[in-house]
Amino acid sequence: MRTFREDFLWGGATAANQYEGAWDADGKGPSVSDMCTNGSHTVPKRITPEFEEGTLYPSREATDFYHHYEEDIALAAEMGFKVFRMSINWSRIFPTGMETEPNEAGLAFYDKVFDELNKHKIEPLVTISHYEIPYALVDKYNGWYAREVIDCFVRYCEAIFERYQNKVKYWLTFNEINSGTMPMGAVLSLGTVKGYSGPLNKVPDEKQIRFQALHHQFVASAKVVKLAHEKYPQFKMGNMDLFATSYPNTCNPDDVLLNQQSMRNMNWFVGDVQVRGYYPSYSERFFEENDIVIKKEAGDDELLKEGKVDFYTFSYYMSVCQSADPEVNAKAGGNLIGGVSNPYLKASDWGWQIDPKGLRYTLNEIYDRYQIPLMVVENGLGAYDKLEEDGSIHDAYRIDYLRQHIEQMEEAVKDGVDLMGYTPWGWIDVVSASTGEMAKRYGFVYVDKYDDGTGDLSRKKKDSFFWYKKVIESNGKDLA
Ligand code: BGP
Repeated sequence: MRTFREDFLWGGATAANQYEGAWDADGKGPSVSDMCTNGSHTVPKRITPEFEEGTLYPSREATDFYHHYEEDIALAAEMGFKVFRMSINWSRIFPTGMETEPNEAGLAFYDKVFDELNKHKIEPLVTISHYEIPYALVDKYNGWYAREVIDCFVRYCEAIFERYQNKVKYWLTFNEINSGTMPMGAVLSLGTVKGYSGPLNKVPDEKQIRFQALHHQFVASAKVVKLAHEKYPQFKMGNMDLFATSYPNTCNPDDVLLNQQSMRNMNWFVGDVQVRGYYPSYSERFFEENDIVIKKEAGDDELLKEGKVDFYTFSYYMSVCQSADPEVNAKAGGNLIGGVSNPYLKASDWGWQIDPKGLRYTLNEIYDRYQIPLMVVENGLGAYDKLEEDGSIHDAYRIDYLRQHIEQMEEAVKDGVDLMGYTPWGWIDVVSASTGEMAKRYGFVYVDKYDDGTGDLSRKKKDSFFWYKKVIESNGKDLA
């Protein structure tokens, strides 16, 4: 029976905006994330076009990878990482996104990071854009709504591809590109919030703007995938989707149909464009019914066909149910992605429903549809950790969560899925994307940093650190 490949890429995932800090060091410009305040499970984060004195902007320091990269990479190496998912901060390379020449100090920083990874024989997996659009592009162009941003992005990619061509093989164009199909994606993913000041969940929703901006991201992604294939044949180019699996709440055909629609709009739509190379037929009706008219330029459709990704990656944290019954929906509690909760599942402290078998189901569904290699590039449990007096952190709940998901990944491999690797989210504690908190921790490594901005940034190994090391050593066999 099949099991994890010999060269399975075990590792962990991070993103510059939540990890790197040093938000204005060595010529870096502010990104959209640097303009976001902290929040909590109950209080939404805000974006402010001007910095407010006395307000905490957690991405500014984050957990300071910028000054800890050697120590952190050594910790990753100690666990036996084969791959290290990270992102490049666009505004470190092009501070406003509009310069014609890249910032040498920014480029030099990632040289050091990649060299350090290479020293430990760890393969970088680089997300090119992970919620880090330079804020100047938001201010000038309303983010991805403007077609001009495509050229800015291509210039950025040309610079990093050329510079790191011998250091990086695996690239992902946009993190969770389907965020743009949801109102919440307007801020971090699309940057279509020119002049907006206020909570992230109250941004006025304009579908026309969101889907036009998303089209520009599709074109930008296809352009750089095509460029990579032509000029750097050693590169492997991937997409990245936020896969929010949903089930019909009941076997009522109304629920089943609604769920089909929701799976298409939420999960399949972006993958269909980036893997198959064209807008799926069902999108026409959706656009029509929602008064969305996508402005395409001549050549866009050809580009989408020419810029298909080589492998499919996604984040997976939870599942939800879809109900067509307004009464059921009225009673439903909050969740990041809406939907109704599943009585067979338990939820995390942040209300995300834990569904390991859903991961097996999802891997099978994606592989059946696309038949290209897959990688789970985010998964994990955001939880409150307790730092004991002796410096230990006993996170058995996190080990349980990950163990169950790895078991189900192996089942999917047995089912025939071609799975390349696994990088659980926030392998070292980072700032939460949805709430800006530090209290929502995912890591195998604890970082001494707190919601009020205090902490000495020291690193401590949690119990899960030693557990994951064994998992990697045994290529996923020893999950005890
Ligand atoms: C994904 C993002 C990550 C990450 C993760 C966990 O949506 O790609 O950036 O943070 O979710 O989410 P959170 O930090 O909100 O718990």
